Amino acid sequence: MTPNENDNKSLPKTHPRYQSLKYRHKIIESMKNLIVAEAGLIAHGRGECFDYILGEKTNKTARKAIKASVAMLLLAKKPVISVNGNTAALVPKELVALSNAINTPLEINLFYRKKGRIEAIKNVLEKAGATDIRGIKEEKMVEIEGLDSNRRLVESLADADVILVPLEDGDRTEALKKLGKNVIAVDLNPISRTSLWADITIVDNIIRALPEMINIAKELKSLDQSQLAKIVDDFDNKKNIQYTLDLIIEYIKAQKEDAFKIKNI
Ligand code: PTJ
Repeated sequence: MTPNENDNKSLPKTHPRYQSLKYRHKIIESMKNLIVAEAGLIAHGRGECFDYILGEKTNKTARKAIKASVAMLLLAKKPVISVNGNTAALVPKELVALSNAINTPLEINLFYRKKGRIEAIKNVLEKAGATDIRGIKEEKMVEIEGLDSNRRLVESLADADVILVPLEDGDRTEALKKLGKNVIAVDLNPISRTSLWADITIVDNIIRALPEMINIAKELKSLDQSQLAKIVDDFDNKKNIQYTLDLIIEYIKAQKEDAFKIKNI
């Protein structure tokens, strides 16, 4: 067999950064299959960079935001999970599992509407078990106000009261907020426009955040409406983002001391 630099199978599992490389290759392969936009590669790299300075783990601030998000989604009357190329490539099964756990439809919503992409994403979601996928049929689409990008074309998102937006570009979150929607963002960049505009910002890698959301959904399902509302009311997004920035500062400071131990100097 000829070695192939982009082939997942040629990745040695013993490589110290195997997990990171595995997802990187998943994104590259998915770009070739039209699931991921070319710019999705750059977005992934930006995410990796933030993940690095967050210690590549789900921090306590992310856990708080996840709990508040699941409570908000369980309280919602018309929740929707927005799906873009990167999310579909990285966590298709988890998107379907979360959608089932909180009884929330998935809607494909793309920034780059290259021909064939919606179909490719639909296929990957169906393969992962999705049965109710919105955002596919042109005749069902409407335009939301205040947005010029392709993301303005929506189906259920138009009437939704709570929207989960993983890995977004900032202008849609702002537009959705101006339309009175509640927005939950998953974004590794704590100071992106999406993060700052969202009602709840989960600063974590979508790869870790979704499985944690599924677990928390099982826990919170037995709570009544007032208990769920208290979790949402007690959450302060601004403070939580500020604590996340403190965690980054602490992590960098610790690295300043510890990083060179790798060389024993
Ligand atoms: O599939 P499309 O056409 O809808 O396009 C999707 C992309 C991601 C290309 C588009 O939305 C875009 O250009 O996004 P941005 O403006 O690059 O923003 C993406 C944000 O997601 C950045 O703040 C990244 O840090 C963050 N991010 C990247 N990878 C992850 C992530 N956040 C959580 N988990 C990740 N794995």
